[in-house]
Amino acid sequence: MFTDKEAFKEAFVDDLVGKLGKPLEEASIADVYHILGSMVRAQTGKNWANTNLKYKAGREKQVYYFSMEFLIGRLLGNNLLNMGVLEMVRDGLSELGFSLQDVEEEEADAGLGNGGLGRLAACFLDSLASLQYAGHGCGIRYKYGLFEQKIVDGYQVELPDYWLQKDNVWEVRREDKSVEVRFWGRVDIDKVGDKLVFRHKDYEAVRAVPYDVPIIGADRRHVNTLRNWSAESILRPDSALGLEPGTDYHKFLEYKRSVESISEFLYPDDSEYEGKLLRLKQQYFLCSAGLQSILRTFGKLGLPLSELPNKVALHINDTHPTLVIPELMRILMDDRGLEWDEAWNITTRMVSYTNHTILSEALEKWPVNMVRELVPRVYLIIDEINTRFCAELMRRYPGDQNRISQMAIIYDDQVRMAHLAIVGSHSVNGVAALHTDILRKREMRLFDEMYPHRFNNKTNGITHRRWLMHANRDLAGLITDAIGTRWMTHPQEMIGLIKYCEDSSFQQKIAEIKRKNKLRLAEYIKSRHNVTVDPDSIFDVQVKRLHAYKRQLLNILHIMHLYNQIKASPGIDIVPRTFIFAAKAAPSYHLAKRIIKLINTVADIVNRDSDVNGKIRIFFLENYSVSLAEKIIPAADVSEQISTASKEASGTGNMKFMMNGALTIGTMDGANVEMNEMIGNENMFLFGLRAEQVMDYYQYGGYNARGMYNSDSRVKEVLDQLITPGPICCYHQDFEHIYHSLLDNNDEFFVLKDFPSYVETHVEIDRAYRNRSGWLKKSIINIGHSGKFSSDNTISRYASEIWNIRQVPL
Ligand code: B1N
Repeated sequence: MFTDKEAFKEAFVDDLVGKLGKPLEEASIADVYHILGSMVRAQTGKNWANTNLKYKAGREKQVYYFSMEFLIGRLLGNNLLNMGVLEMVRDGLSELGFSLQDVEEEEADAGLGNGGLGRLAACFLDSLASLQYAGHGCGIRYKYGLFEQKIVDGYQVELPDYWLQKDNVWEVRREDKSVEVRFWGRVDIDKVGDKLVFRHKDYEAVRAVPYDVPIIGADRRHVNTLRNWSAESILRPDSALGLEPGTDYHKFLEYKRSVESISEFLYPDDSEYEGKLLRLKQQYFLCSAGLQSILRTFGKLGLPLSELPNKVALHINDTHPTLVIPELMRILMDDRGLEWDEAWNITTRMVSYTNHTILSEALEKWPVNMVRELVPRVYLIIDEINTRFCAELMRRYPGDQNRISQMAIIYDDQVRMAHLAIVGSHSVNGVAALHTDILRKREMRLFDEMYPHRFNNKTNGITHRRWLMHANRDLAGLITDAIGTRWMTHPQEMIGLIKYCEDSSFQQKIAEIKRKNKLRLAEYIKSRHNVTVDPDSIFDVQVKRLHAYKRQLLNILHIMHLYNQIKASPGIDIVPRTFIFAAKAAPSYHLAKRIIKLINTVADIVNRDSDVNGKIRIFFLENYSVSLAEKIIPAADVSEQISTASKEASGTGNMKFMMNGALTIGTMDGANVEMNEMIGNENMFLFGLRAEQVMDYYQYGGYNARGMYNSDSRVKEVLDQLITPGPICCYHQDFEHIYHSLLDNNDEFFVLKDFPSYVETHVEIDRAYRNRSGWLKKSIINIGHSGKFSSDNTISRYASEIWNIRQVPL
């Protein structure tokens, strides 16, 4: 049905009329989405089945990527793209009177992630399938994804994201693949012969039901699986519960509610950790359900358990799924009868772990009591892993008690999940060269010393299919016109664009595409804010989660300073700028929410002030999401990547902007460092402290924020505006806290310290933008080098250096 346009149109109309029983003329956009999506799903079925048969027949090694988050966004457009029928369907629909773009907008974003970590998992799935690897996702089917953000009176308000209310054509419920997950209860230990036997008693059973989503590779034939688990009750209300007559029904409802809460919602924390029981429950639920299902699949191969590490790789996305390690040990020993040493050997050869942050507030540490009560048998295994690990430390470093307490897995009545993950896996990777360096040399130095071959770097990546070919169709077309189509499957060949960087007709085309994308975003802003945006102004964009270390505050303080300059000399000559923000703050993160309020307050004042005369404008776009990112990023001229050096493990937005031709203003942090290595200082705008300097300040002190305030009149002016009555600070005290965090708490993230160099660097941007041809040259150089950051590249390295899997041609 997707062979040619006429066949497609015919099949589409047949399907629509047949299924909905109404003529085409009466079909709504939602109808079109439903029918088209179902057609794509159906078309995928055969390839999906074939892919699985092929993997099974070849006994191919499979990798399972365990993640509490998969931020996949919308699928329709990407699936059509990967199936190679996007243009044909667009044309066909248009001839039938529908716009594919409108139809795509009908789909709910699958917002089952917070930010970079969740989006990375989604990009990886796309690359795994597109590179023909047998690699699948293992996640949770949250009923509510990340909250929807509304801005009311400048403040963030959170609404539930009931994404399933819209029809989800992609998932398939696989009731027959359900498994049981057990919580609470106690463990009876018996001795049978000279063997200890552990029996989990009086547990609460939960049914885990998988919902499978096909992940269509770019050759359309490879279809892998994202298996998302949903928690359901096991007993029917009419079954005997063995309780007092009359009470059982209520007991049942209580149990049902408590069970269903496990997959109810995604915790809205990014780079942060909240020690809530329900979160631990979610983690174990994912690990246990995922492993049971993987072992069932492995069982069908008819191989001995010793073959497991040759057929299955398990990857954990940060420490959130670390319970995979003790849970696999439990299954191998208690259910399959292996001895400890054999089970441990198998487990550690199968598991690999990615660390995504060194922020101490994000490192998971679960209270021993909570783990022991919720998953008693798993706790005993963690305890035993810790005992054996400490014994090994004692052997290697006799008498070094200090080292043992620093490295122990259980310490101070807490289970340190990162330590468990490192000890229980064969590979630990950071997500950018600098981050891995800091892990090895500082944060996890003792572990690196003990296991020197375990640590390695895998710099993050992004799928160029979604972030370039789909989000910026015109740019993709221009690249193809210039260098042919090979870059689509070999993105590093985009480097071939460099030879056009000084070609004025090519530059002109780049400029036209950027302008078109800016107009499109301007229309979107117009529809939201009812203001006209000047497409010839510089679009200066910071979109990402709101976090103190990402320093949206530095950005808005600089804008306040610019505004002060304009007020002082209204004739000042600057290239007009449109500052665009979008960011969600964790609902309990008060400082972050106050920064949102500050941005909106400043925006209100500046945008309404006639003195400003269009020189600067500020927009905070609400509800940042994957689909909003797809609109914003192709329209950006300037990409703000301004985290305190050493704090942003990698960043992936930085790569998306680069690929879409924006120039970066950034610190030497995360993957910015690697961008700089490729394109050099002349093609990006670096500023601020280096990571070493920041870490030295933390270690030895010597930074005095108040000194900056006293010595720099620009800093003093903007900070005073936060607390002295005036247009910004009215009756509320929202900004006092911001002021105090900078001055009384000595500015933990060096906002004031980096302020002068940030201001100067923005002046440089203004100057550089006036040289049109020079700017476009830089833009082309950025695009040309960005292929290195395709997640295809990243995934090839994971495949060969960590998972030891090969491509499986179909
Ligand atoms: O992971 C991204 C990186 O590009 C970012 O630099 C990094 O900040 C991000 C707890 C996290 N690190 N840690 C988290 C997310 C959710 C949560 O509950 C921590 N996210 C990152 C991809 O590597």
